[in-house]
Amino acid sequence: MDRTALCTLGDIPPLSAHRRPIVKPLPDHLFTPHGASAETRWEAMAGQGYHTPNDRFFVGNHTTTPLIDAHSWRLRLHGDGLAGPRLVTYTELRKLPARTMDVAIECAGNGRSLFGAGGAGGASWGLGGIGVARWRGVPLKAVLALAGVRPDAVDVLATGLDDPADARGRVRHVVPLAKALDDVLVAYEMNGVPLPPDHGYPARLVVPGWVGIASVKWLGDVEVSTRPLDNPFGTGVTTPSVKSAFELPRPARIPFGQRHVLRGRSWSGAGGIAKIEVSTDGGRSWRKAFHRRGTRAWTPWHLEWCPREKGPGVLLARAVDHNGYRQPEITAYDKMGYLFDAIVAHPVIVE
Ligand SMILES: Nc1nc2c(c(=O)[nH]1)N[C@H]1C(S)=C(S)[C@@H](COP(=O)(O)O)O[C@H]1N2
Ligand SMILES: [Mo]
Repeated sequence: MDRTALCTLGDIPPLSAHRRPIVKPLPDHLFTPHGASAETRWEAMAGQGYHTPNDRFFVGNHTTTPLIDAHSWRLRLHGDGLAGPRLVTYTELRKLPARTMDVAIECAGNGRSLFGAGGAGGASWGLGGIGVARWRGVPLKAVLALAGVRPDAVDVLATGLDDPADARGRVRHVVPLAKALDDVLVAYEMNGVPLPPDHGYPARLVVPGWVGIASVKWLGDVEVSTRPLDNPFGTGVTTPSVKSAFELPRPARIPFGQRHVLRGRSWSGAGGIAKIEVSTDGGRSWRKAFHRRGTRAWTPWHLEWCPREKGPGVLLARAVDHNGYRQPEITAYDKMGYLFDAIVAHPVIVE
């Protein structure tokens, strides 16, 4: 008997092929699934604090969440922009001086499904491809210092340990050295607990003010180069646009003739929010919403409303950020469905 015929090696699909792409539960009341990714339902943010709890934080995956053992994990630092290569263990990383930062992570395609003409490209996100967490970790600057950054270095390429996404290979992203040394974090905690598997355990980059793809999860390898590096997963855009969302289901059902507090959040990659206005009459009149000043990642707001007309209608919210970017009536068509920023009509039924 030919034993090799019974036992051909190499036919076994990788373990990840048998698993769901996302490890955490995705109950219908918290998430809308999009293939390997899942978006947060905005009504799931109602009653929550400043941060998006980990159980409802959106997941942007190209393939499948890998399960990584932190104790055999190594972060490999290399490239001609460093004095020499270096491996960093999880224990070493956790011993370096840590920083905590509130940062939004938002997919460049957030809002893609809301383009009038319909943007092409990846997942058809509503507005739930964003979350804000309190990230704790070590500044990338301090991690790279372990290997010594050369003065002529220019680019930093971070690569994830998840399966290759497609012909481009593993998910990876380039940031210029100046950004890498400024405010980029190698995060190991999310909202006070070790990163959940879906969000990059044991370590991920957090790149403030850049689109989500720059925040490489399951970080395995960082190359520092003295020459500009290719960025095959780059979106061509870096700064997320200004947006607003109501913490309400679509459609929202609101009781007639009673005082109601409308709540939502506005955000912009380019800076803090200066002003939010809400219209409950289809855009004829606008009122200023109340919000705290000086919030960094996103700005929660609220406004009272006493609906005096029964039936279907729309709620509108529009924000202006500190750089003067304001949400337009319609977003210019984008072939890839990036940087949606228009005012969104939120359907409501007064009953
Ligand atoms: N290694 C790796 N990092 C990744 C991705 C990925 O698929 N693999 N997805 C990116 C994208 S497209 C986004 S929007 C964010 C989402 O981060 P989150 O899943 O923690 O919300 O992670 C980015 N980092
Ligand atoms: Mo993304």
